[in-house]
Amino acid sequence: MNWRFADKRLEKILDKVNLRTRLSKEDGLLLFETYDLNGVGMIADVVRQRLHGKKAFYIYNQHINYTNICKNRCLFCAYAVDKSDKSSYSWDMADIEKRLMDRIDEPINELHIVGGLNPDLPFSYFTDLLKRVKKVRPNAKIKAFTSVEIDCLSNISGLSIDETVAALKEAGLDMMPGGGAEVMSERVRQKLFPKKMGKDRWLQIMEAVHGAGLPSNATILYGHIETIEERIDHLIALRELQDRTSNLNKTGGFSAFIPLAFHSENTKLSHIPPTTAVDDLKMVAISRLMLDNFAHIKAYWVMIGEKLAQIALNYGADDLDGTIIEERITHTAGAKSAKGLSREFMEDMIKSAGFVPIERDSFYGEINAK
Ligand code: V47
Ligand code: SF4
Repeated sequence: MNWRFADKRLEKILDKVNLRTRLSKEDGLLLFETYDLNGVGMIADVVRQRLHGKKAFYIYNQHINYTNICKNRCLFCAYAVDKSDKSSYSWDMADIEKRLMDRIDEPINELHIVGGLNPDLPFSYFTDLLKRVKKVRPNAKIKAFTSVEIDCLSNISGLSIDETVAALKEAGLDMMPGGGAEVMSERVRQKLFPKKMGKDRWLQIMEAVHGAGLPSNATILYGHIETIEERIDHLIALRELQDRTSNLNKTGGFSAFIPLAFHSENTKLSHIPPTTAVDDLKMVAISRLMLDNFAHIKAYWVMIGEKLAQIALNYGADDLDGTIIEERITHTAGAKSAKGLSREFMEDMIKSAGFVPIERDSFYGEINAK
């Protein structure tokens, strides 16, 4: 391919990618350091096209955030409140069923269920929740609980992580979302989320989840106080775990990686400006390049906006996540993106970027293959 890089240092990265040689930490740092955004995006597109051609995925999903009461109170979170706060809520089974029934006529394939760490909720609440959702929506897959919630549930129940995951699976859990690791740096954890578990526990829980035959996603929360080196270390830690767990069983360990752009409004970090478009696109492209053993990279339109997510399809992303409708975590933190997108809008967005829209299920099975 005759590609003239504005930054000639990218030639050696392209050579490595063409030879399918794994990129090093130094390569990752160079990719962040360079001003040649289009060069980085073009290399990421080589990998993206190799894996998925012109396909771009999305899912018809519904978010359920069952409680906003959380004892952790991470500094970057605008969603969580104390129980005494007048905006606090915790949905019981009837509330959850109502949310599902409100949209029962829609062809929803996945329920994305996460919430705060509310000490008043017993372990039985979570198994009841999964069972109730499965009863109302037997054909939809349940993607629920970040590893932070799993850790908390293991403490509440007195069960080991393996036993906790097995009980949740038995009750209907099909896969786990990313989230909870934020950025795997002890320095950042101490400053922004000291009450949340650290890197080793997060990785241990993910390994147990994959070992139990459940796939999961992984995320990075970027654009706050983390350094570029901490971002790369995070990606490499995920890549190393994926090396170990992707062949454990048919589920393939981590399914997708989702960069989450920090939104600071209504948080204790409101002085931090929003991420730039260049940073968002670089984060997508560099994730695609460093995570050579991840099948999918999502451009999460809720965080980076519909328009940039569309462009991200040319910078390494192959998935726009879902139709969503009622996302709360990022919108409470000031996201200006829509609350939800129609299937037609998602498909038009993908087509006008030059890709073929593929509606998928939770495991990337194609629903509308034409
Ligand atoms: O772990 C919290 C992040 C995560 C803010 O697996 C914030 O398909 C930006 O994990 N600004 C939860 N981000 C969301 C999550 C997720 C989202 C979409 C898809 C998937 C998936 C998973 O939200 C938290 C945290 O990293 N978050 N507050 C904020 N102010
Ligand atoms: Fe609680 Fe999660 Fe928000 Fe942290 S990010 S305060 S754990 S809801």
